[in-house]
Amino acid sequence: MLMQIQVEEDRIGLSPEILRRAFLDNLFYIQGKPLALATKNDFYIALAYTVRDRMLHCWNSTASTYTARGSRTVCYLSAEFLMGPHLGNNLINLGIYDQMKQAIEGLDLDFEELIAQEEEPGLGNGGLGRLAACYLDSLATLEIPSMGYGIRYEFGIFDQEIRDGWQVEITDKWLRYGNPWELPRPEWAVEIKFGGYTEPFTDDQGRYRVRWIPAWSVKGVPYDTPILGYQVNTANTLRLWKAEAPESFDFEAFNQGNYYRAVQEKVASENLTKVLYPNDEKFEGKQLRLQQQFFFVSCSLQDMFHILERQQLPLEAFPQKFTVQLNDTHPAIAVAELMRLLVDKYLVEWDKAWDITQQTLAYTNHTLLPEALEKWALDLFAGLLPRHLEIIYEINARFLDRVRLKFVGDAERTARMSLIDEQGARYIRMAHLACVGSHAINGVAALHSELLKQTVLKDFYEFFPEKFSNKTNGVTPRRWIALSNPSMTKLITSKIGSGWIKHLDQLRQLESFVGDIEFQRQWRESKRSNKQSLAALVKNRLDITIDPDSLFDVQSKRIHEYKRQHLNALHIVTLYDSIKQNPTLEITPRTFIFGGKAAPGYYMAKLMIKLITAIAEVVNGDPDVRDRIKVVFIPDYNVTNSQPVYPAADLSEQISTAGLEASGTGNMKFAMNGALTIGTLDGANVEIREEVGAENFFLFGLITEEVAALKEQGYNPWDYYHSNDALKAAIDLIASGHFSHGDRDLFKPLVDKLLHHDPFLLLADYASYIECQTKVDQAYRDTQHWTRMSILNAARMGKFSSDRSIRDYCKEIWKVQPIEVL
Ligand code: TH1
Repeated sequence: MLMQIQVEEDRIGLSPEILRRAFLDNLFYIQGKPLALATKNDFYIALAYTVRDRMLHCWNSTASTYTARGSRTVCYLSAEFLMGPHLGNNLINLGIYDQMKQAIEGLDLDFEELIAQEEEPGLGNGGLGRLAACYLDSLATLEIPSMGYGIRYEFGIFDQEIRDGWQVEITDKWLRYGNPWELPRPEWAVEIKFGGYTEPFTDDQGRYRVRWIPAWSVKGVPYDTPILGYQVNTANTLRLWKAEAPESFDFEAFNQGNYYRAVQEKVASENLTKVLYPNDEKFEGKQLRLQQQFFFVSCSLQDMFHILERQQLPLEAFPQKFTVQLNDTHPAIAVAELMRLLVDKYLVEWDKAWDITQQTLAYTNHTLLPEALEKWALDLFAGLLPRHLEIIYEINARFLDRVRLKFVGDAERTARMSLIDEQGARYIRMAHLACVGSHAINGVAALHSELLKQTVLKDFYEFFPEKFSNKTNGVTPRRWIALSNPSMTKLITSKIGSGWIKHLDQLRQLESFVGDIEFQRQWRESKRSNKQSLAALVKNRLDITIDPDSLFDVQSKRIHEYKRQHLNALHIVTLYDSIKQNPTLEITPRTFIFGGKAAPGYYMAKLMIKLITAIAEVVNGDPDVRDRIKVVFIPDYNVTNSQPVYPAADLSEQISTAGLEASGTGNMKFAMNGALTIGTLDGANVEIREEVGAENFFLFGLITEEVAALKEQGYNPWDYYHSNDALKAAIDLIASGHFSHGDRDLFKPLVDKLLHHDPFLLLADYASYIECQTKVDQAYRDTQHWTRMSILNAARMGKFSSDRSIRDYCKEIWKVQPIEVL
């Protein structure tokens, strides 16, 4: 007999009184503590469960609805999901932030402090992982049946400490106090095989087949997290896989009495999902990384087959049931694994299997940087995935035959397009595999998508132009405005209602208030209070006093030479030098704020951090400066620590060398929160400028074509150094040891690289940058005009909602439609 579950008020009620009762109940029954004995973490966990209870109903209704409707599901495969803390976001999406605050404060507890208690799941490096998180929020909000698939790293991106001005990495133990947001689903575990060899055989129907005899295996256990949409009943799933020892190995060892071997196997297996590789845009070619990639891809594809089976659908229905997006090439092995499952396991004919594979997969490219492009050494690959190598050879043979037919006699082109790089040591080119195995290929901003077609994927564009499109990135206004910037949210809503949170284009309605003096005053007041809050955080954490009336000039993102934090540093040194030359110089007081992590093995990026902190030490302590400039490096820049930063910024630094930042997404978060951008024509900056208007954007620097031309003709940074006095003075001051207690060696590698190589063209862009910064300085003095520009920036950012991005993907790539959950 089927029993109807009685849903009690305590589990669904949304009034402060019921929320408070539910919270105390969870504290008692889950944490086992009465109010008097509970720790801050107990309170946080009880609070999280109180919220989760309310989400579970949506989650179950969503699952039932999708099963009943048999709709197509978007599967977003990503090695990274940089979710950030769940609690605040779930409260916003449930629409109970204020009620819960009241409930908790009624118990004399500090609500914000409990929210701050959550250790964020930092399962990503930067933009790519955070984009995946924004996309999950939009998919749920738009009521699209979808699933995020990735890896449950036990240690996410390292925590950063700054000691003596240098970055120090600390292990991220985010699971230390438990994770109330996930549910393990051990009953849906799958087996993943590695290594060994293959052998051909003829099966009993006389078919030629290949058998893979793997050498070892691990078990993949799914951990599910509900992803709730904003003010809808849809709760989709983020399914992250954890590696464990396979049952069979334990069993065997146990029979032999080899208990220790069994334990060892377990430890070795669990290493697979231990740690996130902390490189942003740098391919390392490590075996464990390939294991991770194959592990989560195979787990996810097998999971899809199980769903297909449970719904009693035939194999041919795979592309109707699933559309799989590859977030960069990290999951590109899916091409070979889907083929293997279809051909070897489910005995589908090659051509049919290939159709299914191509119809199912789509690939997003996120970078043109050569050092990021994944290519696996062939012997490493063969050792781990011998059967997949054979399948890739077969795909390649068939593909290159088609290339030869289309471009007769063009052997060079064939070699360039091959899935195997054979110029010297042999490698598998994962981007090529992704292109050949997908029906759609996209870049992440208009400029980037054009450059893709003209450079790294040129041959592929010429071969199948119809596969290519652009999908400009976006970010979710729920986390990045409603949650992070309550004061601005309140102000906007008081003018135009709250529809903009779901339909960001509605912010355009703010344009009619841009000349309203009272609205301008309120806008400034909101910005000022956000700056005040950030100043308090900085005082608290770093004991540095910053002036909320100074211009907050912010560059926060991963530290990378192409992002040019050191160009920003050169500007600071130039300003500092001119103050030293002319102590009464009148400049707009500025606070330079930096934040970002360097990859642990990226020496030059770490030296850039040291340079910034060294400049901060001297500038902040020099009495001649008289607080006209201050420099702050905010340690441990992550989702949590970024949330107070965007709302407090006046100026957003987006100063990468043109052509190198595929899109950028921080640029969008700043502008949405009313910061003006100083930037190059790079990535999504181009489109942001188009939207907000050229007159509301500080543009400088060479454009992509000029960068290419300059490099072509032989760029010599030395010439720029000698022909610009201010530039020479700034570089000389760094080289002289002025910021390093007289040590002339410390920054030598950085200075020498700029003077003799300068691959990112800092010296070429310096003059234009400084001139533009002077305009910023002037513009900020006209408070009214600045406010106007700030309002217009926020008002015109509708395009950069991830809701728009997801709608584009749904319409043009995934061909899926919303399904309402009642
Ligand atoms: C970033 C891009 O650098 C950035 O411009 C873009 O906005 C973001 O992706 C989202 O599209 C990338 N992050 C990574 C990380 C790895 C490899 C390649 C890229 S590209 C590990």
